[in-house]
Amino acid sequence: MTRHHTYQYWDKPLETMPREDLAACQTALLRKAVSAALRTPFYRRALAQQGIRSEDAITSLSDLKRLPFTTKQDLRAGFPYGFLSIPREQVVRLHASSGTTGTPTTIYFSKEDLSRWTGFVARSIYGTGCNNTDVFQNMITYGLFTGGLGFHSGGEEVGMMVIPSGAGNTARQFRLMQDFGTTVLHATPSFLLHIESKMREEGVDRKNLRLKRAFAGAEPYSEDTRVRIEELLGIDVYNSYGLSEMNGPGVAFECQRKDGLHLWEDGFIPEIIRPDTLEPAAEGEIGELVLTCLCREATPILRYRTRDLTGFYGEPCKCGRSHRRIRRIKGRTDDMLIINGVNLFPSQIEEVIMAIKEVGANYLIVVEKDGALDRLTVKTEVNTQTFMDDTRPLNALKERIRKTLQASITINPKVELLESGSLPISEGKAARVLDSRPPAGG
Ligand code: DLL
Repeated sequence: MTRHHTYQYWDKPLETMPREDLAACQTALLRKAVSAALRTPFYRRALAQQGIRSEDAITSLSDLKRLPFTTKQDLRAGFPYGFLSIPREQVVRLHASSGTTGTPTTIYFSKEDLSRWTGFVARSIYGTGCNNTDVFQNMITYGLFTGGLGFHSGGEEVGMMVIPSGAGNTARQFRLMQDFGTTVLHATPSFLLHIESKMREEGVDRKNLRLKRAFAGAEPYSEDTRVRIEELLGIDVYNSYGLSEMNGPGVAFECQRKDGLHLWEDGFIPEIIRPDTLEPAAEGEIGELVLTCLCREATPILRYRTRDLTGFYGEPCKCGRSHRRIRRIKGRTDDMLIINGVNLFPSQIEEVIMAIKEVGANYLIVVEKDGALDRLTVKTEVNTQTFMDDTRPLNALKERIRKTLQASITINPKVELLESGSLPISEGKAARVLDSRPPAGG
């Protein structure tokens, strides 16, 4: 799908800034971030423990190592205002994390914070080739979740006509696409797959639509899933990464080469660590992404342990941007399953099954206790054309999926094939794992 055009920059000097200049810019911004952090109860204490009482302790980027890590638990313990660094009267908005892994955490924004965030999203969107000729249907949840309003403002900033359709209601989504000639979509990858299968079911003719691109993110997905969405819908799909703690979307985004996500280093300082030792990972090694926010005054967050697993690319991107690229997120440190002693990330299963063309839009990984052992079942929908009355081809397909999975994950799973549309679909982040085993140790 990728067409190699002349690359477009929203802010060329910033996006292609030489690395030394970028480091100088980061150092200056880090001093400001530390100074903002020192105005919050949590960091005043945490930084004092490291002997840091003013921004003057920061003279180069190597001083970053002296700063404490921040975890999700720290943010929760500071709820509601423990991380607020400016007077409440200067806060114009709050967002909260989706809370897929526990109680939500809150992030506050000043006017200036919102405009910086919008700038990062606009830069990301523009870099994929969008401009004011586009009609942008933002099919993601609005509200406390950052995906809706974040892309909404970024889209407007680029000059696109934004349709704030929100998630869900596929029939209405199709109508909007047809009525207004939508060219760009934003959704979770699972919702894009769902929309595509509904389109076929309801006989919506792709030829009557003007779709060109989609942004897909907020949850992990494999390269095969991207290719599948691109082929089925005939569009370019760009990976979009972000998290509420770092504003929301607009942290890292693919350019038109679609080869890794540029992490905007004038807004965030990325580190990759080994989650067990907290030491820096080796060059190119996959580890936990740690981010320091350089673009927010209301809620400064230093060295945040994202729990997302990725690695840096060694080479600069051919598009000319100097901001480093991270790999597609492999999973989270906390979504790793241990099945009869073997470590398994849900993404490993997705990689295998989405490469099989008969497999449909949705799947579910079920883990249960079977006596003393763990049992893994992969339930996957298959395309309607495949689901015929004759069970022989289905049994052969099931066996092929089972064997391919076993070869790749070294665990022998049970495979169940389901008719398209039988698994529950979620409008937000897809729930891919159902683990009914009792918690370890209890
Ligand atoms: O999901 C922000 C967002 C909205 C990103 C729209 C992209 C598009 P949270 O709800 O705080 O924020 O969830 C953040 O989602 O730590 C990752 O684990 C996961 N995640 C986000 N984008 C990706 C992606 C938004 N492209 C958490 N690939 C993050 C894999 C992703 N995982």
